[in-house]
Amino acid sequence: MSEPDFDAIIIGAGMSGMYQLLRLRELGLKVRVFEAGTGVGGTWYWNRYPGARFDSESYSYGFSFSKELLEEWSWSEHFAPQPETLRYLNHVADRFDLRRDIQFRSRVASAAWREATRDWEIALDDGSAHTARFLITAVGPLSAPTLPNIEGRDSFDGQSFHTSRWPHEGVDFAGKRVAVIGTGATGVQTIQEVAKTAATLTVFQRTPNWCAPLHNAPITEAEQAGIKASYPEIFRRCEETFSCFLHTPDPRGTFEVTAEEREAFLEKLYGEPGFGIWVGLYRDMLTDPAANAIVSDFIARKIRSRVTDPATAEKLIPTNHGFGTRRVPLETRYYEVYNQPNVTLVDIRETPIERITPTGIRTSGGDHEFDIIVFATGFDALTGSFDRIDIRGIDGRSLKQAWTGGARTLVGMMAEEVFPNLLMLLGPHTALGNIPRSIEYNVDWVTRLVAHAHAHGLTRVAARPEAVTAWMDHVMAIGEGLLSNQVDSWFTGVNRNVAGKHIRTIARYSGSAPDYRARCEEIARGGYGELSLA
Ligand code: N01
Repeated sequence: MSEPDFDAIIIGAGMSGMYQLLRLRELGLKVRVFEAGTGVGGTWYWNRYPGARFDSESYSYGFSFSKELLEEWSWSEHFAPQPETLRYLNHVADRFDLRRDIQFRSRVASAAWREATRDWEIALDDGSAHTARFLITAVGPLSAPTLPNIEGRDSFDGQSFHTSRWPHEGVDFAGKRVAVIGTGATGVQTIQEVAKTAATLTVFQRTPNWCAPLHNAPITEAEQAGIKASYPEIFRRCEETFSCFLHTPDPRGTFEVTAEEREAFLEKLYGEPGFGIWVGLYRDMLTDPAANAIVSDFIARKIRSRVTDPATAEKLIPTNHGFGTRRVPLETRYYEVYNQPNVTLVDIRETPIERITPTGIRTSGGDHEFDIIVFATGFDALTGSFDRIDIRGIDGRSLKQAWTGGARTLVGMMAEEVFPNLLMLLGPHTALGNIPRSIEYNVDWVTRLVAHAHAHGLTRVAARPEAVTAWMDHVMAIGEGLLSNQVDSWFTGVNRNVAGKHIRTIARYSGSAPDYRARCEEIARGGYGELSLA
């Protein structure tokens, strides 16, 4: 049997691809990373829109695998802005000499499994072909941007940008009439920043989201020393909590405490930095509709108190889903933006967008003229970046077709049996939460599997069909009763701009990260009985 060009090919040089490269190198393997962009960083390379920043604490978000790296890098803010994170990831690439195995400007167009030689043939969009024993996708869960299906979208004569394809030289909004379509986490961060300089800002909102304050601040010198000294505890805590955040649900039930205690508890969380107000709620607030109504009412009162015009405030309060059932955008004076004279909110449920014109946006209420349109319209999440690569398994079976109606995986890291030696980092049905924590776990698990294959002279690993079915049953069962799985969002695989993605599925693992890891450990420690190995 001829040997492939590489032991492993990794698609993507974001945080997953970078760390995976490092770990496979430690095994002495020959690895190549193909990256479409011109630099490392993935999400933090692409998403350069104004206001992009962490909403997990910076020091809980970086890589944890190197003490030296932790010691030498100092985050400047509790929630670092995108340019700083990109600098950090470039520093990681330099420090570990990663670039020599990364080929930039190289988009993978297709990957075909070859049963005879037990390897993958990967073709880039420049037509070149490369073979590898293992194909490892590090393509990111939120990396395939989607533009809205609006008639005339390409007819606009001004400038228009999707937030995740932002010009590297930046965009000057001063004196400009700007439209933003979309009010997810990205839209919220963009809006609060653009409102500072634009002549006018018009926000086109289809579904309001429940937002809560970020409470960002610079990290003082004393705090810096404290953070560095407590890294072991920080990462231990992230390993123990439900979603790998520093915050975790309060063990009390909503109705076990008095109304006064509840109000004081919510007030405290609302005043604290980060995701506590979402993932630190009483344990039943995201599962029991009556408990959820309490926190939704609390946040609605906050919105009313922050927005001067009562009609605008009502438009900003979600009515079709409860607090925390979609990703909660964390904000800095987002609601106050709507008190500014240069900002207008257009509720497109009342006055739908009819078309984009050469001069702006036409709604049923009339024409709006703009110099710049920003599309903060999100991503074809979780499976979209897989769909964009023509991945073919045994007998030319297409992954995209196999996943029509919902992905099927084993622990989110392997697809079905017909896709041998395909390993996925942060694939569908992995525990996401604090993403870098999940990345490090996924990469370590994949590395152990590849090491096991090498040590035992195995050249073909595939998930057994019954193991995939058992995992999928578990994913569905654990997702039952969670209010977020009863709402349209990328958590449930819904993107109305993508054909075939209008139906809700359970697209991510909705149990706890420790449970997720326990299942993955069972597979590894049990000698991989869930896989066929040859
Ligand atoms: O995308 P989204 P995002 N006409 O899908 C609207 C992560 N993130 O880029 O809700 C009009 O949440 C759409 O409306 P609707 C985070 O995990 C992290 O904001 O479909 N509007 C919605 O308002 C987040 O969840 C950080 O009715 C249209 C918006 O566009 C994920 O990325 C920062 C439309 C899309 O919202 C995705 O967030 C930012 C149309 N045709 C993001 N089509 C961090 O801080 C879509 N919309 C780390």
